[in-house]
Amino acid sequence: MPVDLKNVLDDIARLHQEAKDNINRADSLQTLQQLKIDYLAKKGKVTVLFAKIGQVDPKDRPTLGEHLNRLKTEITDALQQRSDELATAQMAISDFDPSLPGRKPSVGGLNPLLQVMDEIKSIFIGMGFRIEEGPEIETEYNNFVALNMPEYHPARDMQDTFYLPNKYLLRTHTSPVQIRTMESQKPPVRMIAPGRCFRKDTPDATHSPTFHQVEGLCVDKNVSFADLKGVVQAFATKLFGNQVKVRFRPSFFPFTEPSAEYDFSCVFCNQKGCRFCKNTGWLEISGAGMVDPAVFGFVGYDPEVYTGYAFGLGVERVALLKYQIDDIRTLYENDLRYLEQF
Ligand code: FA5
Repeated sequence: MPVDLKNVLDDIARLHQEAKDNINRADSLQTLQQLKIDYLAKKGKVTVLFAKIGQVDPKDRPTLGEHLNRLKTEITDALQQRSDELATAQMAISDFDPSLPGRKPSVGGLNPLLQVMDEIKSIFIGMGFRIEEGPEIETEYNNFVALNMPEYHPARDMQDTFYLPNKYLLRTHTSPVQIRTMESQKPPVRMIAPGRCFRKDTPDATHSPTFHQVEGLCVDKNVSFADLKGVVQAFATKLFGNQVKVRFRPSFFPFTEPSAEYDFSCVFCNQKGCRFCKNTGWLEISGAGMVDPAVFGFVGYDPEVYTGYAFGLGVERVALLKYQIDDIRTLYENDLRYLEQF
């Protein structure tokens, strides 16, 4: 009487499930080795089932052979896969050395320009100045007209401008914040306005089409040019120490009278003369002057009662001196190898 094929196939299914469970539970290579012997060795549970091939009806033998071969292959594969998993886990454990120093996370930092901007702000805040802000897209009125530069005034050519439609423009300087502040506040005023400016300037070592200024404005009774010089000297000393020299040169701005520009002594060459200071020993930092009474007229301040000084300093120029950088363009290139030095 031949053995019933269905019974053998049931045995195969049970054995397959049992082997799978045991293999997945195995937690060491030794256990896996034992399971291999239990199922696949000469007297293993799978091997002995092959004897049943001769005991079933001859027509069922190919089917049974096929099932048994598949069972053997699947158990062999499962043993190999579990063995790989255990080996990988073992390797991870043995590679872990708790005595190794940790990896330092790389920490981001402020661009040197922003560091200088923060330093400038804190120096002026320490001298009693408030911070004011204005938009980068300005009206032609605030950027030029109220600063005593009506349409077609030749002084507008000093600042080559990016114009926008409807009498808007990218502000060429932070001076329009003077107008916004005086229009919204009564004197006394003592403010700085840090911000980005835009001009169609050709880039070179000291010029960029977009750059930053810090505007300063102080309006009160009896404010004089001597106050301006005192504040600028105090600012320079706080930023660079006692060795830095400041010089004022006569200049012209339509919104200040008298007008000046001030320079700091060149820290690159100690005033011996170099490419950076164009052999002058000085670097131009800022425009400045006493607020022109005409500007007071635009904002409704009484020029008979109040006087004021204003300045607009170039932040990039200060950063170049502070960090001894010889080209403004490196501040914008975002080269990490360079920025990590600051
Ligand atoms: C002005 O912009 C005036 N608004 C300054 C001022 C304010 C005068 C208040 C009087 C009273 P000027 O164009 O000179 O002035 O620019 C001021 C400073 O900005 C310069 O000294 C320089 O340090 C910086 N600067 C100007 N153009 C550029 C540029 N293209 N790239 C980098 N820095 C610049």
